[in-house]
Amino acid sequence: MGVSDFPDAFKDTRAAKGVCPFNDQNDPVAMLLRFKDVRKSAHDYKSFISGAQPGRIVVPSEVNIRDTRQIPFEVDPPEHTEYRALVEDWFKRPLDATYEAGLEAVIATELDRVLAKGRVEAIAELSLPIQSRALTLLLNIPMKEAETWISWGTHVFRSEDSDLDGDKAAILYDYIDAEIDKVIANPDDSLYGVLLQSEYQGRKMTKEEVKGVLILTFAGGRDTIINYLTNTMAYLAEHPEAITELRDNPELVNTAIEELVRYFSPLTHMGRVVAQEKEVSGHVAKEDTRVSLCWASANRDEAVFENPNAVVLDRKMNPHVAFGFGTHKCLGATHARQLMKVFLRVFTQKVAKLTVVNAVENIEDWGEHQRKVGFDSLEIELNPIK
Ligand code: EMZ
Repeated sequence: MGVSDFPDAFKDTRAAKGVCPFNDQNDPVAMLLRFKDVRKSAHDYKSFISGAQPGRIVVPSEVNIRDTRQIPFEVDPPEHTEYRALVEDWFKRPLDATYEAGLEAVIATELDRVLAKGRVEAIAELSLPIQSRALTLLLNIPMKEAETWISWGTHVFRSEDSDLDGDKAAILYDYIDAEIDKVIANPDDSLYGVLLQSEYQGRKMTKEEVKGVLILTFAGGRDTIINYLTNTMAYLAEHPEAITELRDNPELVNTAIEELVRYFSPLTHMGRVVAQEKEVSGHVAKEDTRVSLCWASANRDEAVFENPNAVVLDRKMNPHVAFGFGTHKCLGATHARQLMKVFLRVFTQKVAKLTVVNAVENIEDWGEHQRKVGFDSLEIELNPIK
């Protein structure tokens, strides 16, 4: 198996049962594995709610490490609808030409730096700095702020020793609290400033609500984007013909990013709390238990995707759910897609050859299933186009 192979961990269980239990900190989760069930349940926000105790829909559950409700992620309609409408336009800014040019500058600068070095560890030297510097564009704040976030490492709630690191999480919360106070003292046109001026239900957003949006913005698009970028580099290293094809045929980038994100599914699943008892593929989901919508499994469902385990860069029909589905579909998807597109474009224009020197896989443990989601480290060697 090559370094860029990401096996379908759920294949057999998806076919045999469709649902699989996972015991998460004594608050078990029934993982829904079939595309049809995942989409239907994501759509059914009345039976499967997001607005439970903050942190409970995340797997592993974060109830022990935070109280702040992430917005709009942990709110249900009708409140969700108004919150989402408040932030929707801001999260569409990545479509502006100046924003795209900003992303291009970030990626080109980082690539030039590592191309001069030749051999690097891709996460620390490319994926993390690109993700963090790109985030300054989404927040509309000075780029130097990214240095602080880079120092936090890949995940804001997890560390090397622990899947749930409360001390680490506290660093993010304290940081956001302090930033909010700074912007209250000196209003600006950053995401903080805009949210502090926004009105929800006819009154100003509270500090806690603003914090809820910011925590989501920091946490949701961090390890996911980092994994996507790193995995893409592993793929390009093992498929040099793809580098040439993407360079010669820029249109291919549009389908390629959707296919790569389907194949990698950087977010394995997201939970819901059962508000009304429901049966799904023979599993009776009891009230106040948890289910999860397994995007990674749905994205390999052979009932929907032809040749699901192959990366087909020009795949035509690709209704993947890598960004979720329904009411809560990823708010950051526009930013992520622009980043993914610009990355493929700039990378294939600058890099002639890419080799993996050493790879340490990151395998997630979901009880019965072990899933490769990315890498703990990926050492690569890059050769520039002369
Ligand atoms: C939550 C989640 C959002 C969670 C779209 O996903 O991302 C996870 O990485 C965080 O741990 O708190 O923000």
